[in-house]
Amino acid sequence: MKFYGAPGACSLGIHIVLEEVGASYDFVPVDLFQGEQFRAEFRRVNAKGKVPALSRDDGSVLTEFPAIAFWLARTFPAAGLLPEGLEAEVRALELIDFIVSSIHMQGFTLAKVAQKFVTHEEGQAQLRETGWGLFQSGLARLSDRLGEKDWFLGTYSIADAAAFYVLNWAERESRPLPDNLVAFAARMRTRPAVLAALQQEGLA
Ligand SMILES: N[C@@H](CCC(=O)N[C@@H](CS)C(=O)NCC(=O)O)C(=O)O
Repeated sequence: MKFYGAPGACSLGIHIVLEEVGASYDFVPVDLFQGEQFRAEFRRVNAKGKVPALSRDDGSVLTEFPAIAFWLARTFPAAGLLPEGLEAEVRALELIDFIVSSIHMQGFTLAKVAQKFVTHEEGQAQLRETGWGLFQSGLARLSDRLGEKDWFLGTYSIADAAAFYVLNWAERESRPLPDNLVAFAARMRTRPAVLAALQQEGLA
C-alpha cells in the first residue's frame, strides 16, 4: 500500500493506525505548504486534493479519515483497534466524526486558514475567534468523554489515534489543555507505533 500524508497533519492519525496494525506500506509525504496537493500527480491519487489517502494493493484509493481508519481496523482485526459489536462500532464512529468534522474541520480549520473562506481581514479575525472557540469547546467535550479512563472507548482504538492528532495540534499551538488530555497525549507517545509514526514524519 501507499500512504499519502503530510507531516504533522490529520493524516498523522492514520499513520499511527498503519503502524499499530503492522501493515506493509510506503509513506509518501505530500508537502501541503508547497501546494503538492494541488498538483496533477497527487490529484490523480485524490481528486479532492487532501491527505490522508491510502492507495491499496488492488490499486483502489481510499480517502477520508473515518473511512480509512475503519477499513484498516476491520482489515487487520488481530490488532483489536475497533471494539466488537454494533454499539461499540457506532460509538467509535460517533467520536471520530466529532473529532474530524467538528474539532478539526470547523474549529481548527477556521482558526488556522480563515483566509480560505473570507477575503477581508475583519471577517478573517472573526472566523479565527469562532474557530478557536469551537476547537476549545470540542477539546472540553473530549476531556469529559475521556474522564479518568486511559483510552476513549475503554480499550485502545482508532478513536485514540484520531484524538491524538488534534491534541498534537493543541500542544503545537500552545492551546490550554485539560490535565487528562495532557496525560492522554503523553500516554500515546509511549506507544511504539505512535513513536514510529512521529519519527517518520520528523516530529519525534
Ligand atoms: N475530511 C477529510 C479532511 C482531510 C483534510 O482536511 N486534510 C488536510 C490536512 S489536515 C489537507 O489535506 N489539506 C490540504 C488543503 O486543504 O489544501 C478527512 O477526514 O480525511
